[in-house]
Amino acid sequence: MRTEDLHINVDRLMKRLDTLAGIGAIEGGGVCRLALTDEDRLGRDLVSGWMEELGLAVTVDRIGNVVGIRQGREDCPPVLTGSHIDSVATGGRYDGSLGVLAGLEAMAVLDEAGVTTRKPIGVAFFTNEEGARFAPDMMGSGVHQGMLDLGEMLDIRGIDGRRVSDALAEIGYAGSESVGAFKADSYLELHVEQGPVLEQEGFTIGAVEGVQGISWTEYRLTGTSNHAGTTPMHLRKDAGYVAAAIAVEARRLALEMGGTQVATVGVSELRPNLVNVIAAEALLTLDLRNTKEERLQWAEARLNELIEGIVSEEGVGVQSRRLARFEPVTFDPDMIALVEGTAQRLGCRVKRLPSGAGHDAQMFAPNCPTGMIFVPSQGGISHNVAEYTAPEDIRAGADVLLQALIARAG
Ligand code: HGY
Ligand code: MN
Ligand code: MN
Repeated sequence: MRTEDLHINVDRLMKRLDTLAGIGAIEGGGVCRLALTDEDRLGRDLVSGWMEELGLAVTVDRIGNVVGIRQGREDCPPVLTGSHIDSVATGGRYDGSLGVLAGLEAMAVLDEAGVTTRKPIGVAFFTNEEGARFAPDMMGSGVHQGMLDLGEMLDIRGIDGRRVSDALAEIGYAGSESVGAFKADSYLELHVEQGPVLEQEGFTIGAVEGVQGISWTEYRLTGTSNHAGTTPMHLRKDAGYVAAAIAVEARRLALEMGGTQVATVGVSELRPNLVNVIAAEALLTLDLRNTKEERLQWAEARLNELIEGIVSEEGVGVQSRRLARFEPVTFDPDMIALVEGTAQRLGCRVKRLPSGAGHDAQMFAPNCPTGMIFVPSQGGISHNVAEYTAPEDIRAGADVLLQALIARAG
């Protein structure tokens, strides 16, 4: 059979997705596999086992990235695919997992067809793509590609106070493979869109043009705890009010700016968090994103001004800490065209679009030709247990990945 006529085995892929989704399974069909937890370890063990079964040469690097390489006829930098298997606490079963398991599926099809590509093909899962427990996100792939410093990342403490290095050792994935200099021929990642565009416009495949810029900041506000009933309004130093005001201003700014600007207050915790006590402290996070770097910088500066005003008016103290900051990236035109052309050849309706979510691919983009394939998310829902992509779209996306990898690896 000609390699152009090879197709993935969607039942085998769906079965693997189900098996992996059984690890850290939560109510509603989703998963909770926060980075470097026991659930993450179990997921890693399962997928590494599948890599071994496929006869891949498996390595674990010093921040726990796991890469399985299928030999090619030539000994040269591999065509790499993959994604992540860690999730947010209320994650869906496709976010990240689909890209890793579709990569494995492509390897299995090549084995069954007895095909040896000219270049090696690798499939990887990267540590802590989500950044929900340990910020920043794309931590493992950032270190893997020399965008983030290993020492700094190992020292980071998560939302539960644990250090990355300790949690990594505890799950047994502090590998020995060096980091920062892995040279890939190219990188291609399949991922669910996590947005509404493909479904709303009736497309099956997204040829992703790039990833928008990301800015995460943590604010610790300190006011004065006081009696909710006896304290006149003009005497308050209410950290709870300031946290709420920041959320309101952030949303107002994003709406005023329009375009691709988004703003999210995802964490907002008050202390002592009691009905009749004016909050002494507030902890909140602000997630700002834009496809244009200069617009993202403008949003950051404008919000800082607004926050300074609110804080000084209320007489509350503020400490801010940057959790993540990545500039927008654009993918390689040839890789975008490869995804688009492959999808068209397979008879899929395909659209070019930017990615609203961060992905491991953005860490490869400056170093090698990089591209992404999107498949639709039902209702545009993600980071939610209801995340769903239909099997026929999964098949289409995985077939595009298989064929694009074959084209790239020769
Ligand atoms: O936050 C993100 O965009 C990604 O899911 N880590
Ligand atoms: Mn993801
Ligand atoms: Mn995600």
